[in-house]
Amino acid sequence: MAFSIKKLSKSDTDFTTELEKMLAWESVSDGNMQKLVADVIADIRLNGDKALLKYSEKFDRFSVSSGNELVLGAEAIKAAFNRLPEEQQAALRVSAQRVTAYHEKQLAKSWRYTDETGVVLGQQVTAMDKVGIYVPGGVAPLASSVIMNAMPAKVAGVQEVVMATPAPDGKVSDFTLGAAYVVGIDKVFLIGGAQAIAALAFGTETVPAVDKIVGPGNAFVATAKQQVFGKVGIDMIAGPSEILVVCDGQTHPDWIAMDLFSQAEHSHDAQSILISQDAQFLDQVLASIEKLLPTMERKETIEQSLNDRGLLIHVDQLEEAKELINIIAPEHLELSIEDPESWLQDIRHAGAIFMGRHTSEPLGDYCAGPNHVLPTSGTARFFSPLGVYDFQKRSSIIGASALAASELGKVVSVLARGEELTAHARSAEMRIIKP
Ligand code: HSO
Ligand code: ZN
Repeated sequence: MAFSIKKLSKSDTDFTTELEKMLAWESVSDGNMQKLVADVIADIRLNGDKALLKYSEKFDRFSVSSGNELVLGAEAIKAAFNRLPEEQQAALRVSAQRVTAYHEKQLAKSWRYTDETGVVLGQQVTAMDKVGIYVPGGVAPLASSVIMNAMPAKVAGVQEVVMATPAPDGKVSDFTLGAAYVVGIDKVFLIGGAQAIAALAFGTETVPAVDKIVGPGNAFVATAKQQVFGKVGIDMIAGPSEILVVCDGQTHPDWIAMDLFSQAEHSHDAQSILISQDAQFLDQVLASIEKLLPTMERKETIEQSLNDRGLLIHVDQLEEAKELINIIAPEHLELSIEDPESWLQDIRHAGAIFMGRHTSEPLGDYCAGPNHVLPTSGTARFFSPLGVYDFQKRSSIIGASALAASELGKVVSVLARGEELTAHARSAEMRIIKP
């Protein structure tokens, strides 16, 4: 495959149409996939563990009859952590600590006040009871995703956080289990795919039914999450990773090329975009890409991602990038510029903002502290990073005195009668104090 990356200039007449075309991405789950997944879910609901084991044998060549355990307990998880090289143990701990410290700031507190009519009003915040974290098998053992998905639930105060991850041929990564250990997960179910999501949503003899399922996964997992939504809560359905780098031309082009690669290496449909006012710099980055690409372990993935979805955008003035940022609403935004702070007030839509030349995106992926589960495909217009607030719920508190019930009851009476709901009206009217 010959490497090429699309170049656009904001002054081109067809710029907006071209940009839109490049940004387009939709999670397509065809009717076939929907049906397949619905059948798996129905089977798990009806037949529990028996169906779960059948699918594990079929899709993961995982069978309990050949000595595999379906559940790993605290001992086995700790043993996996202990098998890791010390350097990995220490790094997982640093990451978990920093992510905890950041997320503790997000804890919402209950509040109340008494208004002028004497009604006590408030909001009581509670944690969910049970949460399931899904961790895909796949090529890369996503230990960081275990930390990013589980830690906010733990910080929120969720009592039971369990993990599901497939173990093809009975094999599961010690690195992933080690991450489960540092975040305090004490049960890992070795199950994957739509069957794992169904088991977590509806429960089986072995797997507890949880209240919310979070974590990335392939098309089967995403479709299953969509289908069980309503029975349980889910996080967002994530699209491919993206990065938008804005650079004034003063950062080393190799750094920028590698930052673009960092998200391109996630998948062939990941998206990396660079915007600069310096046309010569864009060429220098292109040269860096061409120089560095052959040295990359995942060069095929990076190359295809840059070929299909990569973009180098030239603007006349760097300031014009602000408008483009808000249109693209990127998952990750790197401001590789002199004074990133002064740009913040103009940025309305971005999942995570990386400030300055030294703050490369991977810092956020692994250990800076903020969550790396972020809104993709322009959904930063209405979604936020995964956080403690995703595992907390709110209950409203209303407490009226006799006098307040009487006063407000008069308002209820009028409104309820307007709606022709007379039981509502009479319930309130019974409490109106007669003169
Ligand atoms: N950048 C990914 C998360 C990740 N990166 C995990 C490395 N490991 C989310 O867009
Ligand atoms: Zn990443």
